[in-house]
This record gives sequence, C-alpha cells and structure tokens, in this order.
Amino acid sequence: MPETVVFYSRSDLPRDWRDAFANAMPDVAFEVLTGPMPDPERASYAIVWYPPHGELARMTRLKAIFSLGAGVDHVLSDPAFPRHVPLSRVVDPVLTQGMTEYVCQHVLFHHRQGFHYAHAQAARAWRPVKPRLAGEVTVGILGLGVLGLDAARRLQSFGYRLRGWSATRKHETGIESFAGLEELDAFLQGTDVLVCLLPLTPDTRGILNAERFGQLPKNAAFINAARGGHVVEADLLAALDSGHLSGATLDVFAIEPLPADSRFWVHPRVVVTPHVASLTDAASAARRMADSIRRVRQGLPPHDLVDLARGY
Ligand code: NDP
Ligand code: OXD
Repeated sequence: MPETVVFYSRSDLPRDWRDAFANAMPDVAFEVLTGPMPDPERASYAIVWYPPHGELARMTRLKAIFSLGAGVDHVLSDPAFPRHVPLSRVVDPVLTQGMTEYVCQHVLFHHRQGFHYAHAQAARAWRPVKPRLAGEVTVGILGLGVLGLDAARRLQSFGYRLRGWSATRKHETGIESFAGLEELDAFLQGTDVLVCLLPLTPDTRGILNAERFGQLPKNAAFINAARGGHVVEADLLAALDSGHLSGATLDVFAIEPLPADSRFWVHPRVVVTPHVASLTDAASAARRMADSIRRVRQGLPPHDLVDLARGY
C-alpha cells in the first residue's frame, strides 16, 4: 500500500499541488480533503493551511505535518495539535524572492513619498518635494529570519541604512542588530520605515501597539507583511490619523478577508493588499516536501523543522 499524503487548504489550488506531487513523488497517494477524513488513520503526511481544529489529532499515524506557508500560527493555534509529530514550514527561494520584491516595492514607495504624489495628482497639483536618497533613510526589520534577512540584503543594495530586531543577536555585515524586548525601543526610535516580518507567537501577538508606534520618529512609515495579529489595529489607525505615521502598507489583518467596513480600505495613507506579499509555489515547495518525506523514511527529521517550544 502506498503512503497517503493528505492536502487541506481553502486558499491553495489542489490541482497545482496534485500535479506537483505527481512529479516530485509519484510513489505516494495524494488525497485532497475538503472536510473531515472518514478514515484518518490512513494519512501518513499532511500538507495543510488552516486545517479545522482537531483534524490533525485524528490522524493517528502521521509521520510529518507540512505547513503550506512559512508561518505556522495557523496550525499551532489548534489546541489539539499533535505535538509529537514533526512540523515543517515552507523555506523556499520562490517565496523568499516574492517577499523581498514586496518589501522593496513598498519601502521605495514610502521613502519616495508615494502618497504625497498620489494626493497631489488627485488635486491636479504640481507639488515637488526634495527627495531624500536611500542613504538618509533607516529601514528597520522586525524579524531577521529567512525573509527579513533576504529583504535586508536587497535593500542594502539601494543604499538604505539597515537594522534588524530578532530574538537572538545577529552578526550580519552592515545590519545593526537589536535583540530582545529590552532593545526594541532603541530599535524603533531610529527607524524611518518599519517592516514587520515576525512569526506570530504568544510573544509577538499585539507587539505593535500605541506605545511602540509612538517610539517611531514622526513621519515613519509601516509595512506589515507578517500577520495581522502583530498589530493593535485601532492603535495603528490612531497613529495614522494623528499624522505621527506618514503611511502604511498592510498585507495582513486581524480578520481576513478584510471586512468591507474596515477603515483601512479607505484610509488616504494606507495601501491594502490581500495577503499576497508572497505566495508558496507548489512545484518548488513540493520538491522540498518530497525530499523531506524521503528523509523521514530514512529516520531523519524533515527539512525546515519548526521548534515547537519557540513556536516558529
Ligand atoms: P523565520 O523563522 O526565518 O524568522 C523569524 C524571525 O523573527 C527570526 O529572526 C526570529 O529571531 C524573530 N523572532 C521571533 N520571535 C521573536 C521575538 N519574540 N522577539 C524578537 N524576534 C523574534 O521566519 P520567516 O522569515 O521565514 O517568516 C516570517 C513570517 O513571515 C512568517 O512567520 C509568516 O507569518 C510571514 N509570512 C507572510 C507572508 C505573506 O504573504 N504575508 C508570506 C510568508 C511569510 P531569531 O532569528 O533570533 O530566532
Ligand atoms: C506564509 C503566508 O506564512 O503566506 O507563508 O502567510
């Protein structure tokens, strides 16, 4: 009997994944789930995005679980998550490239005063302002992991001053490292464009509140490509309304899809994108998952293992 890979997601196209797995690993059965699995003990591996709570626990013979994204908050929020099963997340050059493009696009937009010129154009007003060059702008990245570090490196090539905040100290050429909560205020105080690329964990939920936005210099801009749960949204709106923040780019929200009555949709200094900063590429990610499955068969851990104690 071939091993069974089960797939559950309401946002990824099952056909792409079925095809990708047929290429990457033809010796497994690939089964797409749309609801509870009638015979869950048949599942050997699960590839999931926001699986219904309790479903993974019913799959008593799972050998590994694969998150369909880099983030794993969507599985670890399940109180019944089977913590004895290895959990792997997406670390993939295509995902990284997409995120770096998004971050660079929006850092440049805010630094080059995209909102000022959009509003001037709407008013048919010729309002030149002297641009600052990148070397006069500090970009601060919350989360200097796989995605944060790649974006930082690319931004450096424009000449931006870079700093990063992480749980542990980093030693990256040209990137000023701030570590731990005790250094967060100092990190924020010198940041002109703040980019959030943190994982959502109990330690980072709600981390961006009125006090933290208040630490940023006046006219700082904010880009959130991580999770809506990092931000106290009412505090962000207040910081935008007061003019303390010059603008924000938001890809992720506390509630997704963003409700039609959210003020973010219509705020004159907010760019909204629908959680598309970067998307997992089925062909590329399936190859890595297939390789992980081969490792598990040999008694090795899958690639890109999540540390459950840290939550990312
Ligand atoms: P990584 O795990 O590689 O990096 C996480 C970084 O955050 C690390 O530098 C880590 O520090 C730091 N960190 C974690 N917890 C804390 C804390 N309490 N205090 C300070 N620093 C902390 O993750 P990725 O870069 O791969 O992904 C980041 C997130 O991006 C994902 O979790 C996901 O939510 C989001 N994402 C969003 C997408 C979108 O389309 N909007 C697409 C892909 C990802 P240390 O290095 O010291 O461990
Ligand atoms: C991810 C995401 O975590 O797309 O990869 O949000």
